[in-house]
Amino acid sequence: MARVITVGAAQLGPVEKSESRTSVVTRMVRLMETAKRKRCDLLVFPELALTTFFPRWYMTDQAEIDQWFEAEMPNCDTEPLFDMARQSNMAFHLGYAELCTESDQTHHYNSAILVNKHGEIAAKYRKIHLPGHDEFDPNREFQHLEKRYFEVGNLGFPVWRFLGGIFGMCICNDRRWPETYRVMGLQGVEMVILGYNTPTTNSQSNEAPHVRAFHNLLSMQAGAYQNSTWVVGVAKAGNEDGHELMGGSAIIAPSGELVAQCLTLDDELAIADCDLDATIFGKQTIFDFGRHRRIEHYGIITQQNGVTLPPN
Ligand code: CDV
Repeated sequence: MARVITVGAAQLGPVEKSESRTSVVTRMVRLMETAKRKRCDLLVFPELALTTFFPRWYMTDQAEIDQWFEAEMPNCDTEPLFDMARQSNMAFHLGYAELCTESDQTHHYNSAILVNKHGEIAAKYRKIHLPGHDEFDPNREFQHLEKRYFEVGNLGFPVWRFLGGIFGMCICNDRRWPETYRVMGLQGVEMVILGYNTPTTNSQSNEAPHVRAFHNLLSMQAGAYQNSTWVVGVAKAGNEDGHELMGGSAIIAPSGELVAQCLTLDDELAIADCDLDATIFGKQTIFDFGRHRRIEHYGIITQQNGVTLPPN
């Protein structure tokens, strides 16, 4: 019997610096209402969905920085999303900036959660591949200060049993790295979910927007095909405070083919019925890792003169 789940890629248009979380959550609830009418099982929101993409701004005052973070989840601003999940019997994925205390220390992460149909947090991921820089860079047209505001995620790339399948998460820049998908692929992942905030232009080169859009899809489609998994990538898009973010939110099949895509740079839903059993063919044939993957023959030097070398 097929294991079909209906997935909505809930792209968000721009969130200006001045827009309140209440206003953004109202927009998100509206998308959830539409998704409910279309019988979605799972709705995927973007990276740092609740605010503008604040790492483009250089800040030095920690209190000013912390106002972009959520110290609790859910909190009074995001509770309507959790209520909607319960009322609509619909799971969702949310990216947000996480402020937490671990071992008596304050930490800042770029995080994402999976919330189940009962409105309970079932899984959390913290972004590992943080792009950009940590000090003001006068040579860039605009800043990308993720390395300043976030620590590298400390939860690895686990997978979770969720909605009758095997789910994994990553965030934005993670999607460009083959090992992101492969680490989850080796754990049998059937659907990788991610959000992104990707500028339409490169702050360090004149790379054309169409090339950047191509790389977005190239990374996700290759990750899907090479690990025989569904990939759902969702953008925050459009012009945020004068800075253009690409759209193109996509649902990609385990064959690597695009099955649904957003067409605007605004709040928009792209929906697809995703059969998790469609992952089986690739996993049992060309990408059966157990039978065909031969890492011991790849020529990776792990020992020299009897000493184990540290991994790169
Ligand atoms: N938010 C991101 O991680 N953005 C990066 C940009 C900086 C290239 C991305 O990989 O899309």
